[in-house]
Amino acid sequence: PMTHLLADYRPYPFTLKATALEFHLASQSTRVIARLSLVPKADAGGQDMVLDGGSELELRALTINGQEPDPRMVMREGETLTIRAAALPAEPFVLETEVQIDPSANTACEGLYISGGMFCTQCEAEGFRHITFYPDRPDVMAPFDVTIHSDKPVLLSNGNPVQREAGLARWQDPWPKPAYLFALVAGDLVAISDSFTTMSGRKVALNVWVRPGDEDRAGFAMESLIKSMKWDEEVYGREYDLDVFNIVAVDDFNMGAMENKGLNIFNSKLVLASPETATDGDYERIEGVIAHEYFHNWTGNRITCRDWFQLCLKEGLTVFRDQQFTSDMRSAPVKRITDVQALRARQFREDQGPLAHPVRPDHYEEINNFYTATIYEKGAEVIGMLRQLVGEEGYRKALDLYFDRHDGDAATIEDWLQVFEDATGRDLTQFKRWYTDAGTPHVEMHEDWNADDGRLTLTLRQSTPPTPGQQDKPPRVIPFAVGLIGPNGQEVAATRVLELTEAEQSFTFDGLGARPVVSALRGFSAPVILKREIDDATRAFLLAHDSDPFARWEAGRDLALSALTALAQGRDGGEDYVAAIGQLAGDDQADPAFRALCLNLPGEEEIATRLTASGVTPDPDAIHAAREDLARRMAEAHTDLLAGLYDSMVVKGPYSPDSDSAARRALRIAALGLLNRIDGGDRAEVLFGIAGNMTERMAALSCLIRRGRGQAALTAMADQFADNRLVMDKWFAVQPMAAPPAEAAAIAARLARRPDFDWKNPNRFRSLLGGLAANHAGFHAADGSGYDFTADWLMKMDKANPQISARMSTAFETWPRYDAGRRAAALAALNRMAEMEGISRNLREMVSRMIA
Ligand code: B3K
Ligand code: ZN
Repeated sequence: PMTHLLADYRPYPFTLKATALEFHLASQSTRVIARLSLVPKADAGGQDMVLDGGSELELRALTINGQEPDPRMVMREGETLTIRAAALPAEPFVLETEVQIDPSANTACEGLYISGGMFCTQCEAEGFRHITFYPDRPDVMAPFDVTIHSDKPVLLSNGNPVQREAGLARWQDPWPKPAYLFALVAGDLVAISDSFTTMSGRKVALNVWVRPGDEDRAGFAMESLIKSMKWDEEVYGREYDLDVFNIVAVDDFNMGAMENKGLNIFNSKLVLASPETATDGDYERIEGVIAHEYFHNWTGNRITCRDWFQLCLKEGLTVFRDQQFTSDMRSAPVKRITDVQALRARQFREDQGPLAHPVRPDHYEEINNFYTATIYEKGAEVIGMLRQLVGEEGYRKALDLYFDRHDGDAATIEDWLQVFEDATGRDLTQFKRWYTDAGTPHVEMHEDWNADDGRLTLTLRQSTPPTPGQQDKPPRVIPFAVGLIGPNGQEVAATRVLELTEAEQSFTFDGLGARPVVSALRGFSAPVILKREIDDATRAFLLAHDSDPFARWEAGRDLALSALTALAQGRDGGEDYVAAIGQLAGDDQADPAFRALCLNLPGEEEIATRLTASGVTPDPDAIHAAREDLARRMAEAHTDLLAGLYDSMVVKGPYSPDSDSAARRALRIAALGLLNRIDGGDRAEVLFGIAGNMTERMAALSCLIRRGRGQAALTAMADQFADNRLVMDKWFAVQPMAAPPAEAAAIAARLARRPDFDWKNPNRFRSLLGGLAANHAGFHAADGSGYDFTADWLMKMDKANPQISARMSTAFETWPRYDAGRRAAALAALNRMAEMEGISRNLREMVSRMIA
């Protein structure tokens, strides 16, 4: 296996002045003519020219300044084409190639492929090399001129349209860009259109392109785009820079969406929404991802990455920006809490297992395996910490300098940190460890109360467990936000951000009349695991009184986890939690979304993680039973209160996805989920029949399945929505997810035999396999059925689409924490994959890291 190293970076020895592409589209034999205007770099004289290009490219012609070179000067080897220096002019020259490719045979959804009869592309990270021979690396940038020959009615590429006639369209993108931002779409599409006038008066035509018939589900995406454009001007001073902005929805897509310059391509599930087909969660995700891709226009496109090791430069920053956007559009506390939940569920899990890697990795085999929660979400947390350390104004100054200094560049993390140092005068040498060191730091907090002096001393110790390839972890800079609350519930010390820089440090608070309760790690000021001596009564106190919404939620969460981990080990627990939660649920002053978050018990995966952290081997069946038990006790203790919430949180009038309405529905559904444990599913059955929106319908369906009463509802839904892929994806996912653990794998297997299990469609595959993986006790069934089913399908998928098989293999990443029987079964499944003949580079890297 070929490992790429950060330390090996060398600039490309040629400057690419311009790229002209000519496409003659045909489903089985597309011809691509590429004209590259190149200039040898003065300091790199005499080097061969190496171009990337997949082995499937059929090279039909190659000329240099119009002349065919001596064939002995041109060599193909693996995924490259090399032209010997001897055949290259010392002056600027034009290299022209013609290749033939077969988009209809491309099932990997990378390069040029066909989805639902439409041609489309996905080039990040290294898809362009499957379209033509090219220096396919992000630091080689050029303006593009693209001509498309095709009889499809709609022909799109990056930049501005400059020519349109029968069977031909030409697009020019004046902004130099790397190949990974190239895109082309040709198909039978319709647009919903609008326009946006930028702050300097440029009128931009906006289009959301969908398949005919889907127009009425594209409006929310358009609204979200307009809000994003406005927000980026107001908050970051960033203006759009072309005459048109196109979004296209495609059904077969490996991830959520792609920020190609001026032509964003989206997974249709992140564009199409109507009340009958999309949930509140879907609407929120659409808004967030539309914003994310739009924000990339500056953070990613105008300023791109020097190499793929710098991926977090664009992804961490763009996630941070989309999180800020969502906080501004919706409830900021709720956004923060749900982001932390997601971070813990995905990134902490990654950081604690065999796949742990730094926010800026220093080696990889397959870059597509590094589009991870660590690069994205931890990358965003690191920026959030920077912002706390330099303050809002310092952050703004640094960002202005970043855009100013690096516009048009392919930049690095060093460049990024340098602008903060230059703008604020702060030394970030130690802070940089957040980028280079993997692993989640543990912070232990110890309190010393001196009653005579009215002084509280906090001692904080940090340490980070080893991760693969990194044994020693020196201390990092950790912004640790604390506040103090007096015995009467009033805050006695407002939030103060302590800066930890050493392995152990103490901080004092003076002038206190009585011993306060410490509200620690407010706002989740750093992505760390906090360990403190605290009892359930103090947690209940914080849940009742903390003025910081995150810390308040966290207190309830800890209370729940303390109960659940006790129950899962056969001890008693939950008394305090059940009582406290009743108070909170009944507090009509509190935001319904916040109350819903507190009523939702931690998932089984999270309970397993907490047990592992305290040195206990998690037993998935015991965890499942513990969670069911606590939920039932909550319902029994608060039946009237929950029934009251269920009835009163109905949202009247036509459906609207706004955050207030969504919050009421969330609380209503949380109440339903608990009541479902004691009403036999009666409420869910009524709701499924009458609900006018998908949010409540899906909630009701999942409740019915959990009570073993799902059949009629499942049949009704499949009849009604047989033609709607996105709804059917939910239908495929909910069944293994809500199934009794012992039956989950068998149910998934039965669903996989249906003719509409179109497994090559990434969404459908992810729904079924992801649904099973989300059923913790089902996936980790002691008989190994979950592992075997998953491994069988990953092996099958690997032949068609290695990005998907590799991505979904992360279902196994926690295997080392379970008991010997489960470990043996999981390892057998992993070994079976590792030994598969013809395994992809993608899956091989993942599996070997997990086995190592
Ligand atoms: N930049 C793309 C992700 C590309 C993934 C390639 N395997 C979407 C995004 O992060 O916005
Ligand atoms: Zn992104």
